[in-house]
Amino acid sequence: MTRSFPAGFRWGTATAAYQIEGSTTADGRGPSIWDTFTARTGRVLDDATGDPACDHYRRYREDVALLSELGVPYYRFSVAWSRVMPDGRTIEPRGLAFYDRLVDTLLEHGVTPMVTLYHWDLPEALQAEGGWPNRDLAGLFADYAATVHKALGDRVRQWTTINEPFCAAFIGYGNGDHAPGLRDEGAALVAGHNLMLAHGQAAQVLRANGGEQEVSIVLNFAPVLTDVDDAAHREAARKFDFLHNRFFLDPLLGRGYPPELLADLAHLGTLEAAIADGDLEIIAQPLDVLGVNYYAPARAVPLDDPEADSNCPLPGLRGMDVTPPRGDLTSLGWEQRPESFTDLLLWLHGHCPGLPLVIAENGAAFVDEVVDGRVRDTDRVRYFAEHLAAVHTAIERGADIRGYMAWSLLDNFEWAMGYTQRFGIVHVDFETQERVLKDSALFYADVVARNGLP
Ligand code: GCO
Repeated sequence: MTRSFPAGFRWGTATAAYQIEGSTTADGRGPSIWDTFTARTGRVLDDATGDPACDHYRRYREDVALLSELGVPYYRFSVAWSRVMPDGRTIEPRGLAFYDRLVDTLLEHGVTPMVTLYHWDLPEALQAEGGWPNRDLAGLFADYAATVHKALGDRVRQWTTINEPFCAAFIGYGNGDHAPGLRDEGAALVAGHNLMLAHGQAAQVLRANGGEQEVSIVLNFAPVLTDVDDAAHREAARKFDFLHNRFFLDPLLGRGYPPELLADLAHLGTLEAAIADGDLEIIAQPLDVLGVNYYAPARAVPLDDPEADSNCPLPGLRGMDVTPPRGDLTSLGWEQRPESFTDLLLWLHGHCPGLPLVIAENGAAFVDEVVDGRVRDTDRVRYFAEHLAAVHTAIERGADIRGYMAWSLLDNFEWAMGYTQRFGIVHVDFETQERVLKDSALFYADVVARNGLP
């Protein structure tokens, strides 16, 4: 018996510019905050950098050929702002030309390109002007969006403004584990708001440029579990849920920031001060789809002292904490819990009436080895099988889900973890750049071919 997906379901794989491209100084590319961050000792495991990553900037034809061999019809990639505008403002035609060639090559191979405009790699020149806590960046991002859309909009229909503003703002400016590596919780909230403003202004520009494009944003969600069902645990879970899952979602839906959330964060005194008249209207641009990233749930507990700071990387949260994941973990230590994925999708379906969902990322890191030319990544095959079944269940129960993008096409630069965590369905030998299809790639290709789970 096959569990079939709806006709026209969009199957794809996803990557991000800094994680795969390499060639960080080629063709006039300017430094991004990730170049600066990785250049600092001790910030990234093994002091790894984005060079050469998967050398995709030079090997993109080979990678597109792999996509076509796999028969996966959609490909989600991101554009590096610092290639297109090395100083954040001035166009570098050679950088833009790379994405032009990439789009053409994808289309020649029958693969539909899906563009993400921002996947965390801010031009360093704009960090020098304060980075995302500076609200001027919203307008500059809209100018950049217009430039890329002008170049690619005749061939690209699916546009995502920003990937995971949560990580860009809260991990980059809050706990400092990601670039630019700052630790300022109040500024992190402002960065989050300005990223949303950037999304809204870019969405306006994309539509104003005309064409038939679909506009989306991609958010990462972590459904929250508790071990005990009492008022204190429910309140701990609520705090986590509102900051992690609703800070970015509710304003998009035209509901502004939830009042409980504003109260949770009021002691930092920065978020409400950053919201100017008209901002919430700009943020609430109509969306054609919502991109959903899901990897793992979180588990919340109350702290005895309601004023005590949380250890979890969520700026401003007090009186609660997260507890260790359990059960089967991935090599990153993330809990595997597909039923939380179904719960999330059904919750989103109810919370965002009329807004179709696309899974923009889902996948898992495990330790993989090439043995006799094969990578038998049974853990990853099982992860995909279970999580695709979870998506299927949500669809059966009424969620409007239009597509699924596996994270990731290639093993790649996993941010602060460097090259130690492999998420690809294609194995990459970072010494030789040799690509080997893992068993998970063959499994996924089969799912795509039959539009269903065996
Ligand atoms: C993400 C990131 C990816 C990560 C993946 C695994 O959007 O979170 O897009 O870049 O590699 O999530 O951590």
